[in-house]
Amino acid sequence: MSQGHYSRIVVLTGAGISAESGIKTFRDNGGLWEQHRLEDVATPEAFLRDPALVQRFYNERRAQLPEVSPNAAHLALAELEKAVGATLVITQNIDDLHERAGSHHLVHMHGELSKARCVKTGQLFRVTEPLDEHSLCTCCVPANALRPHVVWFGEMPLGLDRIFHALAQCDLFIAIGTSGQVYPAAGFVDEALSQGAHCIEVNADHSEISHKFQEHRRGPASVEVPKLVK
Ligand code: BV8
Repeated sequence: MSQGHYSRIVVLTGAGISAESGIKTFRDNGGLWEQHRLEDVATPEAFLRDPALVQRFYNERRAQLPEVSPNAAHLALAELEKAVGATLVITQNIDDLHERAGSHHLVHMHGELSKARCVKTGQLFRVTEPLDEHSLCTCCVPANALRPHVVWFGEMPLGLDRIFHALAQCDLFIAIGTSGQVYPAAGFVDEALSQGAHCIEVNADHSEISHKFQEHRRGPASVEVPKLVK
């Protein structure tokens, strides 16, 4: 793909882009869900039922962040944004590797590990130490509980207006390292296809949505993404 052909690029990333940085994916063997049942940690009901478990699950993942770094795939996307200004990265990931790689046009549609929010006002706070079931906001009197600023199953993803606007305009859609099992993200390729964008999938393996893409780059993101965007 010589990016010169394309003027409005949308990139969707999933856990697979961060795998080579050392962050576990959700569904590959040894993925996160093996240790924790989906229903036990990534739903509002779980947080109400067992806030300590949910806070521990996100503390564990947050603790990884200082130990990992962006890989060549994250860095290549930051370079792509420099070369083609109208590049938007939509990430399903809640790590901070895209921003640390230098991407600025970025939507964290499933939230961010590094932030927590007041359950009452929605005010955001940077997380500087592990949270627990007693963690409280400082924006209310009396204080309310702090929850991870993460989109759980059944909750509305973030930035959808911006996302669907970009999908309606793009001439190139690239999905990197996502199994295509979670909606609405898994349906973004349909939006791009419906208005004539060229769609490329970068994945180490076959995904639930591979058949929808006109072009495939099979292999590790840190190898395939730099090749794709140069
Ligand atoms: C919504 C944050 C309404 C938390 C996540 C039935 C009941 C209830 C709900 C539903 C239902 N059916 C559908 C739904 C909707 C539901 C859903 O999709 N459920 C699924 C399970 C069927 N979705 C929701 O609830 C969403 N909200 O629908 O609101 C709505 C609807 C439409 C429009 C507006 C509103 C909210 C979903 C958000 C859930 N939160 N994350 C947290 O992180 O703890 S989702 C979670 O899974 C991750 O964030 C991740 O984004 C997501 C998907 O995983 P992937 O990123 O794809 O990762 P995975 O491990 O699966 O795959 C990795 C891929 O990488 C693989 O393909 C692998 O081959 C590849 N790979 C691995 N290594 C490499 C590689 N590729 C390249 N290189 C490598 N080295």
